Amino acid sequence: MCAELHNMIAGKPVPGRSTFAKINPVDGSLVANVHEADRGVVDSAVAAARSALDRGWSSRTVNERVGLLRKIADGIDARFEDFVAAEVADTGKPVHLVRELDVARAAMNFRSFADTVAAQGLDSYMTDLSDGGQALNYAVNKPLGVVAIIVPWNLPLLLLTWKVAPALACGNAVVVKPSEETPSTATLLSEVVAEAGVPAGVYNVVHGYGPDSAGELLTGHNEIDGVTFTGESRTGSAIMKAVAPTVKPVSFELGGKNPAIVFDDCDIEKTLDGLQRSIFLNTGQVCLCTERVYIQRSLFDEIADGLVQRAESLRLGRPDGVGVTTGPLISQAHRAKVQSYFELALSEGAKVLTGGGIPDLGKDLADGSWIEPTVWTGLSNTDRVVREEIFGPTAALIPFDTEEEAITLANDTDYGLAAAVWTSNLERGHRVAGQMDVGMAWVNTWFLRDLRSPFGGVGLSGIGREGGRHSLRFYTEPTNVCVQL
Ligand code: NAD
Ligand code: 6OD
Repeated sequence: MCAELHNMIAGKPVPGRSTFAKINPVDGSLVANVHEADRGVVDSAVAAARSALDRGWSSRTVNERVGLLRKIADGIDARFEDFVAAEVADTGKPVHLVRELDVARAAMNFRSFADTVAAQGLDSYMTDLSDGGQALNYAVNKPLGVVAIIVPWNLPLLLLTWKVAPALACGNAVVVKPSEETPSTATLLSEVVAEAGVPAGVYNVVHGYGPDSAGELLTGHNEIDGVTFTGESRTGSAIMKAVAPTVKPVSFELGGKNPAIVFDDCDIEKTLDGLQRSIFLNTGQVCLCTERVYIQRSLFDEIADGLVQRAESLRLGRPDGVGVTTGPLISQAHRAKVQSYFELALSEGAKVLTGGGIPDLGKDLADGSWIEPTVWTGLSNTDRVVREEIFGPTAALIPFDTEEEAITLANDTDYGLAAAVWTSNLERGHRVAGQMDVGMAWVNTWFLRDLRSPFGGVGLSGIGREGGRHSLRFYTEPTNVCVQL
């Protein structure tokens, strides 16, 4: 019998008027029937969050909140395998990836933001006055209030906890809406949050879609004080419109069309290993994934051959399969989108070096959302395939001659999330990385994270930065107090 996933309000399961099916992308089987939140359910969730604030959650001491965050992290560790199973069922990712990346990072997110908020000081200035006297200015940090957290399906628990942890650390109450494709771990987290001793109503979950459903009901809600969103740039734009009438603060982590630049002085094996990871990790469904690879001409053929070998060495299969590196795309709908880029690439003159189709993995997996890792040459920056985010295991390889040309090509995009530079010349690495018009630039690595560093994007890739004290800034409203001494 498949699971029944309810909305979770003040720690209690709340049914919706209708349910929708969550399908396993590995084989098309049913994972869960999910209760969709209607307006009444969203209203109840927001009211529960408001009531938790009114009952004193936001005036708990920092030490108390830090203690609770650490207990949540311990609770995730204690139920580690439950989280792994839930995330694997929703996404079809390899089990080892979910263990090493998604669930491990969820616990780490709570610990890291506990440390950050514990170390937070006050912004203060001693002001000299014209009469020789002084005034003390200091800013008191207050929580935003009720925060809506809306997240996508690609790293469901990681991205959810990346926002829930700092929001709670700062004394907010939250209503979260996980993606309709990945409802399970957000629901499970409500049990851990309650077991940790967090008061009822501080963490609430509503399920459903975006437009005409829970997402839109939440962002348009008058009693929400801020919205933090990770997802597609187009959705960010719709949310901006929804919050405009009430001028709510937003933090947006959006899409990317991320470049890698490979210089001819790079360590070839390390670079190929890095590119394999940055193009194909999580079947290319990481916002930071490389989709454009600019390669210095003298090395072009060697890197292209190496990447084809690495793409073909990936092992697609069931999440618990021995040696499996790569899962399916999240859904049939997303696969149809990626396939449409396969067709577009051909019409734009691409040469397919490998992939470009749907793999035959046998009858058992025939109803899954499988796709072949794909590498193209023959495209240029004017092609749509090189300009639009695909969010699948694909890369377009494009040659360049000079450093200046590589920088121009990499920056020629409406997005600005991440970039990677591969070179043995560290002076050049610093120089080129610093000129990338992105939120995060890596040199000789990719997706190496320090959770205190600023994370976010420019252009279509987002608004604001999260991470460490940057997150605390979003989740608090400072009140400046000025005292004449
Ligand atoms: P999406 O924008 O379709 O959906 C994200 C979430 O928003 C889901 O919960 C969805 O139900 C909800 N939503 C959709 N329309 C809405 C609306 N009108 N109002 C309110 N909520 C709405 O994105 P996705 O397909 O789930 O995720 C993939 C995208 O996310 C890619 O573009 C990827 O680059 C991006 N992403 C960005 C980051 C980052 O940190 N910058 C991280 C992960 C994913
Ligand atoms: O590592 C993170 O903190 C983070 N927000 C990663 C986002 C990955 C995008 O898919």
